[in-house]
Amino acid sequence: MSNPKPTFVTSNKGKAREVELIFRKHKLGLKVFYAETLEIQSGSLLEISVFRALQAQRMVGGPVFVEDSGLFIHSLKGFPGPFSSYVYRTLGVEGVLRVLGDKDRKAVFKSVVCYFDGLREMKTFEGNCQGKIAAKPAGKGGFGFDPVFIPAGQKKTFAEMSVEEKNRLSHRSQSVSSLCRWLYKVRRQRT
Ligand code: ITT
Repeated sequence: MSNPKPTFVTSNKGKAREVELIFRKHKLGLKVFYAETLEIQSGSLLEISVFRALQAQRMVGGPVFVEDSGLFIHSLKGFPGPFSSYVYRTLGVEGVLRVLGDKDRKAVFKSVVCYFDGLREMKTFEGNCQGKIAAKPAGKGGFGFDPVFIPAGQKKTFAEMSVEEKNRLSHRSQSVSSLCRWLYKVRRQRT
């Protein structure tokens, strides 16, 4: 049986670059389709990702997956969390630093991947990266809140790292690597 390449549906080029490298590392094929999908208002990344995977599958057909992520700052009760994309576009990195002020800087990036084969199989995979919010933005790489996020045990922000370095630590590399391991296992069982 042939194994069609899954399509990653996203509007975010930074995410796509990271996901492409993870698939390459696992020696799995991947297609990327750039499109906006509607996001339901929900406090749960899992719910948002399931809704978006169904839309993405109708859009492109075949097996697809989407990834939903957010930055959760503990002292702000998890803000901006599932609304990170909106908050990034409105308040921006500087706005979030102002809201945080001198409160505790512990934070976690969370990622949920939702895969749907278009027939019967839907699977979700999660990843978390603990860390802290930097005092000021540093670095030019990555996207979104990368210039202000320092992963636990590190001195540099994600934006000061190469994509390969970020992929050794990030929330997205955990969720997407779990998807890759699962795809690999399923394919072996079918051959
Ligand atoms: P999609 O089309 O894939 O949804 P998006 O950028 O809208 O792309 P999300 O809805 O999942 O993605 O929003 C996640 C936001 O959280 C993203 O826009 C960033 O602002 C922030 N974020 C998530 N992961 C990040 C990371 O690895 N580095 C920096 N910021 C991140």
